[in-house]
Amino acid sequence: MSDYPKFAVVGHPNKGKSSIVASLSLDKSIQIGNTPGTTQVKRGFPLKVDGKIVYELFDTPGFQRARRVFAWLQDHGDVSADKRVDVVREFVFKHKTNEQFKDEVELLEPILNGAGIIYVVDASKPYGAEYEIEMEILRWCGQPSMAILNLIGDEDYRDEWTRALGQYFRLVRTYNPMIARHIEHTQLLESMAQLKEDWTESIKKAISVLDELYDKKVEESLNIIVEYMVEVLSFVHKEKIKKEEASEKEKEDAKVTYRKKILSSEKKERRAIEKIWNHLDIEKKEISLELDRVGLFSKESASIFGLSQKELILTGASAGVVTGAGFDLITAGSTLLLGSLIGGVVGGVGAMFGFDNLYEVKVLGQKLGKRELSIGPMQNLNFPYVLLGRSLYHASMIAKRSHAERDNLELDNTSFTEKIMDAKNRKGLEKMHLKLRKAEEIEDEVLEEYRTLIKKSLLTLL
Ligand SMILES: Nc1nc2c(ncn2[C@@H]2O[C@H](COP(=O)(O)OP(=O)(O)OP(=O)(O)O)[C@@H](O)[C@H]2O)c(=O)[nH]1
Ligand SMILES: [Mg+2]
Repeated sequence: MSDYPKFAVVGHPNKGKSSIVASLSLDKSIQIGNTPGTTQVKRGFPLKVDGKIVYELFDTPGFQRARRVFAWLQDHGDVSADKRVDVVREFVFKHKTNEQFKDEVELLEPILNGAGIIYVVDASKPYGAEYEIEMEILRWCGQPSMAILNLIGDEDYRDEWTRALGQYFRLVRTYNPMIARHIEHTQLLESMAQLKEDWTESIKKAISVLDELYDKKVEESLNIIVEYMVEVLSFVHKEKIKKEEASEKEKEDAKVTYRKKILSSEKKERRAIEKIWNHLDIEKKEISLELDRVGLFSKESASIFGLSQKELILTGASAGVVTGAGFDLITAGSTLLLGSLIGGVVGGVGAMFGFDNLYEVKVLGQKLGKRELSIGPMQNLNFPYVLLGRSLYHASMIAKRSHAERDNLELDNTSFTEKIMDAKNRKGLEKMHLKLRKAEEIEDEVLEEYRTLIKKSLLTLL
């Protein structure tokens, strides 16, 4: 006998059973579909942590012929309640090869093998007495059981459902597999732990293992983000040139390579984050980091990078670009002052944010008889925040994403910045960015402080 708890997720077709299994087993390989009958055979999905199974969930087909099954059970079931499970067992044994009852045989088998019952309903639709037959069959199995109210649509009939389900199941809980995060996941496990005394300890253990795993994923994500920021912000690209001076073409080519490198770093970083959260190869819909078409400080870029012009100004201000006017005054949000600052900075100092000035193309001296040009590190003051904002937003969306979700991930890069744009945070972050811009050595304390600030931002987004 295995020593981990097992649960069979059962119910009517198309009520979100597979979605719940995907969400609770953190496994996105499970088939989910909007037509009834998507799941045809039962399948166990063990949740493994460090190679050890914590619990196993069985995805099952929905009931198809509940009425006829129950009629059979009643015909053969003139027995006391403690013997009813034997009648169910006999039913399954006799109908193993019978196509008619294939779905019921599939869904009953794991229960007869000791799995607890999780009965799933869509409580956005009204309750109907037809479900009672399914619940009766499950009751005959005599296994610990609970019901989950899933809200697929917008309406809410949970009250009437709860009154009915409460008569058949020990516990009734709401769980939405599409939006459930780590906290809802462990809360549901707390309920499952109460179903049977024998399971309590192992499910409590599972909860603490999952909590640890979650924290580990957050820490790993932070490592990735910090490494990525350091890599991109200190990135220098060098290339040999033919003559004394770099030709226009050589400069342009070098810039293209430089941008490509940045873009591929972001891609690599995103992939690493997606891997941590078991969302590898996720389809994303988003506006990519377009370094070649617009300036980081132009009006158009504001919407592309998800920064309002005000936010961009504040970044510049906190970095000490705008001198004369007090930083505090600006963050206080004086629109009048801000208005004139926008005018001033965009019009006057604005050029320094233009794309061509993001990085300098330098021609380096003679090296082994060859001249070289070099680009980087990126000098634009807003660039680090654009990168960090995009990266934190992406990481938080991936971390929160349910494994039951099948739609593309839509990243609306315009909604994430507030947390990292917090002025206090930004002063601290800027310490690091400044060093990277100047290609200075980074002390451990500075790196640690940077990581702590980024962690604070990430946690508020989760
Ligand atoms: N919006 C929303 N959609 C959901 C939710 N749960 C399930 N769905 C959708 O409902 C449909 C059915 O989900 P499944 O998880 O495949 O349902 P099932 O009970 O396993 O279905 P069968 O295998 O056919 O019995 C899918 O299109 C899901 O995306 C939910 O909580 N919210
Ligand atoms: Mg299914």
